[in-house]
Amino acid sequence: MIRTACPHDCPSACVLEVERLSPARIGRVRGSASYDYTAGTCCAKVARYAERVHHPGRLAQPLARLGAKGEGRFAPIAWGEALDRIAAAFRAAAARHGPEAVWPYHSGGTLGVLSRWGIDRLRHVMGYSRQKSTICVTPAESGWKAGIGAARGSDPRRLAEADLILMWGGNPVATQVNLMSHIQAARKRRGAKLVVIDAYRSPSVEAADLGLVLRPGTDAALALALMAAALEAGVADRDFLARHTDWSPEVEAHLRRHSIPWAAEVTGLAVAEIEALARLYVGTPRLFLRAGVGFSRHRNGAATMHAVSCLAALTGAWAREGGGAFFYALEGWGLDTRLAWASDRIDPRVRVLDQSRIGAVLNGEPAALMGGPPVTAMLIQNANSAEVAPDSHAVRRGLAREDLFLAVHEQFLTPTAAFADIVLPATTFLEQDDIMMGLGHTALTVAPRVIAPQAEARSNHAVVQGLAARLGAEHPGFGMSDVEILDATLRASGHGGWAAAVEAGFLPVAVDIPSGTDFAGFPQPDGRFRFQPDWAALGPYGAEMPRLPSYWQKLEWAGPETPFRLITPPARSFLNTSFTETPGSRKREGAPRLRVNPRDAARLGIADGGRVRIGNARGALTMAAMLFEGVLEGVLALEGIAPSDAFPEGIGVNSLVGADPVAPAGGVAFHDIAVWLRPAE
Ligand SMILES: Nc1nc2c(c(=O)[nH]1)N[C@H]1C(S)=C(S)[C@@H](COP(=O)(O)OP(=O)(O)OC[C@H]3O[C@@H](n4cnc5c(=O)[nH]c(N)nc54)[C@H](O)[C@@H]3O)O[C@H]1N2
Ligand SMILES: Nc1nc2c(c(=O)[nH]1)N[C@H]1C(S)=C(S)[C@@H](COP(=O)(O)OP(=O)(O)OC[C@H]3O[C@@H](n4cnc5c(=O)[nH]c(N)nc54)[C@H](O)[C@@H]3O)O[C@H]1N2
Ligand code: SF4
Ligand SMILES: [Mo]
Repeated sequence: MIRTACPHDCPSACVLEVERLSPARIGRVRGSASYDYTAGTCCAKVARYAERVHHPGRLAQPLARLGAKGEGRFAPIAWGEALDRIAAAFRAAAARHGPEAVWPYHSGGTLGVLSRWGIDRLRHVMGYSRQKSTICVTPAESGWKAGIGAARGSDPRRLAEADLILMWGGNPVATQVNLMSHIQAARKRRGAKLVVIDAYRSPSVEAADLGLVLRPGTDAALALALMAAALEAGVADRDFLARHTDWSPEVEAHLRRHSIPWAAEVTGLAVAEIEALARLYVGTPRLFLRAGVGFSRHRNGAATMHAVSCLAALTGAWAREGGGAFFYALEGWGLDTRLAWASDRIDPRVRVLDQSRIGAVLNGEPAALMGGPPVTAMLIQNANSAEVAPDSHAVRRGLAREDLFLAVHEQFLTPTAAFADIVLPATTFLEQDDIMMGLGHTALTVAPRVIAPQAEARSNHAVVQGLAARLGAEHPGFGMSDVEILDATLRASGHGGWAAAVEAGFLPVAVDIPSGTDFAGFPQPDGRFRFQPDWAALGPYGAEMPRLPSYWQKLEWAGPETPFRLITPPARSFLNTSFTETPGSRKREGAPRLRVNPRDAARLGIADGGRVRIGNARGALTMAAMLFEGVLEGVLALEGIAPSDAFPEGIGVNSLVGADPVAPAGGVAFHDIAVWLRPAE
């Protein structure tokens, strides 16, 4: 068994043990017991990783396009020629419109410090367009920072000493199995209660002591009613509020105005359900709030995250044993990224394009281009934008542009790679060296390579190096091996070197916000939690946001044309679009099924298993219906991200999602979709 770490876009960043059957072949994969957060558990899809790394569909050699863009017809070419062509296209684009016409693009296919962000070296050294990475956590992060001040929280292992674990808008049974094992331990040891709040009856709702299913995007109303109940019951921690927050009589009067019947009306929950949760909240000082990100993927998502984060401040949970709050540890890693990302070469004058608005960017919308030149050349790594980005029809129109040169570096011939002029075969984490930031805990996990690269696959670092050499880009990292960069990065960050890190398997380096008796204030300039955030300071779209914690009615409203609200939560056996290619995951997920409340189905003459169509002004999709009591009337849920070839339209659910940025700082409202629903003819 060789110890390494999982690079997938999952906050667990598990320490893994991988069985090596030969220098090029793996067997079993399991979670390592050597790190107490992973605690010997990993998810089933990664336990089956042999089927992904040795998949017959893995890209084996570089390809050049033969057919039309998107058609997927290619001929093999040599690596040298592939890199020459990309470099020539980048030079031509820069010569015609300036370097900002080139847009290197990355997403979370790997979270490796070098694999994910190493492409930034090429970007910054060459002056290519920069990227604002908004597709995942930006609304949640903005809402969290609004009150708390930094994208950090209590060490999630503290919930072992909590009496109430409030899992808000996250589905750890499917998305973070390790967190579930910590929660289960607290339930067993202390009799802690688990509450899960979701917009459909998710596996985590099933697993909870109290599971609440509400209307999508209405969580703030529930949080406000809970706070009013706490004020009414006299359990607000006055001393904590005075010392550590910006509490004011105005805030108090505002919060007190929100009643449980009003919240029931807004959320679709029964009054008795809210009362049951209010009893737990009011009666349990040791509250650990574990916010997911799902409930923030709405147009009001940042405001909702802020309202929910107020719950832990109001009762002083932060200062109690086992109490506190956490969503992701995005900050506090203390990594010196000058070498790995060329962060020392960032030119603030170069435009920053919004990753989530790739459709608008490629279709030449002036605002999305920030008044600059068109994007005419791209290298995409770790991203499947044709499937994952909002408004897929627009994204595909953009990717299909004849005057766009597109190179995609991938493990599989994804729908995005099918649009490429040049496709490059990528190694998986098992074939390369890296380190991961454990965003759901507090350690860097260390991922040395386990086997040799499969076929002609090369790492992201190797591609960046190959292009840098051809483009004449100069930076110390371009001449170094991946291990040399990682070693130097760890040393410069004061975390020892690569060899010691591999030996340890993980490095507990992230800075949490000390809670319990160690609580010493919030990471705000004045140390105080803000019930009254300065939204305008948090992003360009902040000015319109409510000043006080509010149920902000900024949603894609269901109207007469589109009376249903659709959410698109993650499926357990897929990870975004990764694993949609493996037979084990495909078999477990089956064909996409739209969860429909049986009363809506009866009204519309929809049978269980019957074909239905959903749509809005952006597109329409056909699939099977599944009658499901676990969504409220008027709400639909489609787990995903199901691959586009699973729909007769040849495009997936993001063709229905809007690409307008979420306030205050951008991001995507993936669960905020108004649609019509009909039986399919
Ligand atoms: N409808 C809907 N859409 C969503 C979401 C949702 O909940 N609902 N979730 C959103 C979220 S949270 C996210 S983060 C995005 C994720 O969007 P993406 O990051 O684009 O999706 P992934 O499937 O995680 O990974 C993309 C690709 O990276 C490739 N890859 C993996 N490792 C490497 C590597 O080392 N090198 C290279 N070159 N390629 C690699 C994989 O093969 C995969 O095809 O999707 C978003 N889209
Ligand atoms: N198996 C699996 N694991 C994954 C992923 C995956 O696709 N599959 N994706 C990975 C990635 S990139 C990320 S960012 C994380 C995300 O992990 P989570 O924090 O779990 O966030 P989401 O997946 O966006 O959504 C979680 C839940 O939010 C619910 N939700 C949607 N709208 C609302 C709402 O208005 N209110 C409430 N209360 N709930 C709502 C959804 O139904 C869903 O069950 O998971 C990672 N892990
Ligand atoms: S996908 Fe998440 S839970 Fe699964 S092995 Fe990777 S880090 Fe662990
Ligand atoms: Mo994500």
